[in-house]
Amino acid sequence: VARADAAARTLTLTVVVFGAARAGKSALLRAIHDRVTAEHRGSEEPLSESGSPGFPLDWVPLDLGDVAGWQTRVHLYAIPPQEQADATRRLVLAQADGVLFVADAQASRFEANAEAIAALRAQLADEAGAARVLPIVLVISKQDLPEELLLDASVVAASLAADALPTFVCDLVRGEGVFRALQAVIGAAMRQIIAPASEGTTS
Ligand SMILES: Nc1nc2c(ncn2[C@@H]2O[C@H](COP(=O)(O)OP(=O)(O)OP(=O)(O)O)[C@@H](O)[C@H]2O)c(=O)[nH]1
Ligand SMILES: [Mg+2]
Repeated sequence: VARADAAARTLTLTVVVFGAARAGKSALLRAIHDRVTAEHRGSEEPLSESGSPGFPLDWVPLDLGDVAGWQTRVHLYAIPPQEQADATRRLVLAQADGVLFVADAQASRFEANAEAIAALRAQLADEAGAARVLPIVLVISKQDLPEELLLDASVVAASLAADALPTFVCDLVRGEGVFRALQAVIGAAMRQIIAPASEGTTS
């Protein structure tokens, strides 16, 4: 959960990486982890699904240093879309400050993507069905695969009713596009958090 400490000017953001099975969630985390410089790696070890350091990654801590005057940490968590999310996943999602939704560009994964975004929307809705306001950035993976296997990014976004979301086409194996997507979600999350937090301290 984003905890902004206005006095100490420290900020910790939680970003959830959500998407269908095999869409590229772990590849995205690994691409980010492998490409950030040592100074931006969090002091803790990233974790795999089994809870031990290694592959595939499902939790990556980042230490961004000073961002707009805030000492900023980001925790990235990969969450697969299960109908009955377990308590831990629900908690992580409940505390999320932003979501990177990974959609697989392969035509064969069209329905899997749609089911995943439906699961995300269902899990973000409160008991009354109202959606929590949360920045969501769309990452369309596997752009490096042969064109005949893929759908156009605009078709993928439209099929997910996600046309209005910031969208980044990525090759997650090479890491192309991931930093721009990460920047977009962190920027949007920070704008949501810092504005109310600083209002709170000045009033
Ligand atoms: N060519 C290509 N392969 C990708 C890309 N993204 C992911 N993959 C591959 O697709 C497979 C699944 O990727 P993962 O990152 O494990 O997918 P995931 O979403 O973590 O999958 P689960 O944890 O099983 O839900 C792996 O073999 C990846 O190397 C991409 O952009 N391009
Ligand atoms: Mg994974």
